[in-house]
Amino acid sequence: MEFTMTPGWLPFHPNPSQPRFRVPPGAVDAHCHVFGPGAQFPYAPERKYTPCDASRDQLFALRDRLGFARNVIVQATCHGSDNRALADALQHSNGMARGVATVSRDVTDRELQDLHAAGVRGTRFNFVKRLVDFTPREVLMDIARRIAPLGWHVVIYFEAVDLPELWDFFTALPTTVVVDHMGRPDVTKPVDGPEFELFVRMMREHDNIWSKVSCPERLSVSGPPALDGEQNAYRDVAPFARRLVETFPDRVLWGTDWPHPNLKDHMPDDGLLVDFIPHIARTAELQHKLLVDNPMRLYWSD
Ligand code: 0GY
Repeated sequence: MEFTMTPGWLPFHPNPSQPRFRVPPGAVDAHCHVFGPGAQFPYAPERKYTPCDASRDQLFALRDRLGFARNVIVQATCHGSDNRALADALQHSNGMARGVATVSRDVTDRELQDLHAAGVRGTRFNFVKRLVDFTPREVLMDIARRIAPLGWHVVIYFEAVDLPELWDFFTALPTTVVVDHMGRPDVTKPVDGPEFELFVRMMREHDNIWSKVSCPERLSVSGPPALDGEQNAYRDVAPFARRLVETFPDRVLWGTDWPHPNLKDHMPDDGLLVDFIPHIARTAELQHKLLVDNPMRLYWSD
């Protein structure tokens, strides 16, 4: 089947720079995707966007270029609950990739076991309205109860303005819960203002909740690295990520988000995203927790 990328959206960076920041040995890119290729793994009919193809081999080449050892590949909405591209990538990773799948309520125990054997360790619930249709909370809670005995966790993706309404559901989940992209804070608001305080409070009061301190390129208003140097890159996002890394050093993860679906104005250079890490995790100890200890504990504990 032929697929055409949603008009106006950018393909991933063709030639990312070599990062200046050297990630520690064994570092994990804990949020990235594979897309198709559509001819082999068709995109879901219910998708809200069509991405550019981004194959497992391209992902593994990027991993090597950036100096990472492992990937956590997250099912994106454009593949719906068809996890074949994800499973294929995991199975061809020599054990160096683990996955987060999307499953529907009617998933069978056998299918869950097969996903586990392929390397899946979590399921993702998406609440970003531009990306998915509504799924009733009781359906999601049912799925969470089904996957909990496998030792899986739940990854949640939502907009900060929706947290008050979603709080009760999130805090009732029976597993470890990992929030994508810091709950998408509005970074024009203060880092100690009520909106981000609510998110920090959720993590403080619920020690099963983790956060990815990822996606400055999606959250930033000030924008990408300026000509005056990397110090200024995504500078409005750094205080939010830094606060989480320093407050919850054992419950944060980092990922590239390659191949960065749905970006219109600016496609990040993945090498410069890696160079952002020391601005949010400012000591070698914090960097090691963020990039090695935490993801290894969550995804490779067995
Ligand atoms: C991301 C972010 C986005 C897309 C998805 O599943 C998805 O389609 O998560 C987004 O558009 O913000 O993590 O890739």
